[in-house]
Amino acid sequence: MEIDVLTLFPRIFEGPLDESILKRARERGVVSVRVHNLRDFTHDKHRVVDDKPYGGGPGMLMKPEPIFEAVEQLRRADSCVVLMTPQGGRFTQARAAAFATRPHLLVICGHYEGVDERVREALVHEEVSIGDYVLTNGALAAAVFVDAVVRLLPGVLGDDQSAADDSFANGLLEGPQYTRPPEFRGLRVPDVLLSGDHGAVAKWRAEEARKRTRQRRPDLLEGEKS
Ligand code: JFB
Repeated sequence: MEIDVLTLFPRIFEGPLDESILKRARERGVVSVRVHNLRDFTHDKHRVVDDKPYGGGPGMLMKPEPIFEAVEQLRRADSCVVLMTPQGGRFTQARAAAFATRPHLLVICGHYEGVDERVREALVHEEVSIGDYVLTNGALAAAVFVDAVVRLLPGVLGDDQSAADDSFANGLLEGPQYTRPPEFRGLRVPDVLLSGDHGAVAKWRAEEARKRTRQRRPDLLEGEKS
């Protein structure tokens, strides 16, 4: 997969993309991520990327010209152009999995109060919000988006960290997990996990996942009428 990111703050990406699983995925060539500074797509002396909203109001908007210039230069016939915005549909694991099947993602981070509407009308395929809280701009949201999509690409996770039984992957939260020692400060690991009975372990895990989901995230069980 190839990913191009358009932002006014390229350095926000460098940290997250250069660590751990994402770093290894890039080194192994599973994904190629290029981060572009939108200012590099201006042509005026002061490299202006923002302007005042027509009709008045507080704050500034991103001008259409640098975004059009960048997208027209970077997009391909098979690109999916994504805009990070608080007005987007909620980003979910199902949407991450759908994006993970695309050969090229071109991600536009909003800044200031947002982007000129013509960017949406003419360029954007999908609008995405990472959750119902307010960020200062779209750059951190885009880093979260890229992380969630890239870890689903074939070969990014090892067998020992398969995406298949993650929380959310099967629509449930994961239940409790334990490692050694079997007793720590008087706190014991449940006997079933030490029993060696794989069937019993699987049954216990399924029950605990459901219990935890019902308690903490009953919304995830909606439609199955718990
Ligand atoms: C994304 C952004 C702003 C107007 C502008 C660009 N879940 C999310 N919360 N906030 C954002 C987001 C996502 N994805 C987000 C892009 C931009 C916020 N801002 C700041 C905040 C509120 N209203 C500018």
